[in-house]
Amino acid sequence: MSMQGMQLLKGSPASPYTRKMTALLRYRHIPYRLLLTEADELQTLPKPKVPLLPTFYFEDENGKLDAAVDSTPLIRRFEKSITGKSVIPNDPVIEFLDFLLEDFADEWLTKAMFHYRWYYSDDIEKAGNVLPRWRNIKPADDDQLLQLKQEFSNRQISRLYVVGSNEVTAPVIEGSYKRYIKALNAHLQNFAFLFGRRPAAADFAAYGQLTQLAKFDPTPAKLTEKMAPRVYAWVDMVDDLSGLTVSEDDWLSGNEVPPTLLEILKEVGRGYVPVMLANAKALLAGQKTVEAEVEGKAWVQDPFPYQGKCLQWIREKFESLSEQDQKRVSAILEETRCRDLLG
Ligand SMILES: N[C@@H](CCC(=O)N[C@@H](CS)C(=O)NCC(=O)O)C(=O)O
Repeated sequence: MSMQGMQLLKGSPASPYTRKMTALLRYRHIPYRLLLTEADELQTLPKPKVPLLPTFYFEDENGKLDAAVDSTPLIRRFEKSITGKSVIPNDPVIEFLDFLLEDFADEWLTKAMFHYRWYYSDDIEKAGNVLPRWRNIKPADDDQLLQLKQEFSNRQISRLYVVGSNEVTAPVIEGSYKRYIKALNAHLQNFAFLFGRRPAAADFAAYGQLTQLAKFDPTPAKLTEKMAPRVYAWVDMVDDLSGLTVSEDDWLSGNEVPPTLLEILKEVGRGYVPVMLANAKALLAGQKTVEAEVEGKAWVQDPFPYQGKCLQWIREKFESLSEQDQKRVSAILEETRCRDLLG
């Protein structure tokens, strides 16, 4: 916590990871101050090693500020410093599944988010018009906004390759997104959240990506409203869960993983798993291209070192489980192809 009990952060309404974190802070009753990406106040603040949104600023015991990024460890940092309304499930088996689904949302759903936004003309047009207006509360003039529209669009379109969106992978990304929202829609018929009656880190991760996919970018928003109305409505509720009261028995137990959750994990096993494994293999062999197959379709992209680390963290998390819990996780994942992730 920093600055008179207020957590300071920099972010943007267009950043899925910013939205993941601000919804979590609201749910956990952690007061915060959000600075937009070009707020004047930022000039006085330290820069993080990797410039990512959101950036959090923490005050040390001498009152010096330190900048930190990466939502997944930040969530665990807040779990240690602030108690109550935890987003980490109490059964280690469910905690592992939560970690996996959080990474799936952060690393795979984001491919759909980036792809739809910068691939289709309606979506490019909307993002180009709106995103530059979200950088500062001070109004900018029209000429400046038009120039920013061009700069933003050109830069982001030229970076589609980073997430692996291209002519070959477009149908794979879209197919996976559609199956995912259908599976989540079915799950939400019986459960308020992924792991029962209270939200976990993975719910906020999925919510973050869906604030864009279901609510902002016209092509996937239309799709989501039509194919998955529960998902569409869920996003607005997760946005502000400040009033939700929860108890320990609101979590699912690892002994009763419902079929609808297994269906979501099966979708994880179809795309994310083979691509994460092929990426790790390419990084290890120093190859220039990642090649994989998803549902009989080809996947090609440049290697992505950060996602190599993500796979490592998932494996470490699994290794940290007791032998009995590892067996329980393996039994659940066996049916879903996610077991292959664990080496
Ligand atoms: N793993 C990071 C990812 C954060 C991230 O990739 N943020 C994007 C915006 S949503 C970003 O800052 N990209 C760099 C850029 O836009 O220049 C997290 O979970 O916070």
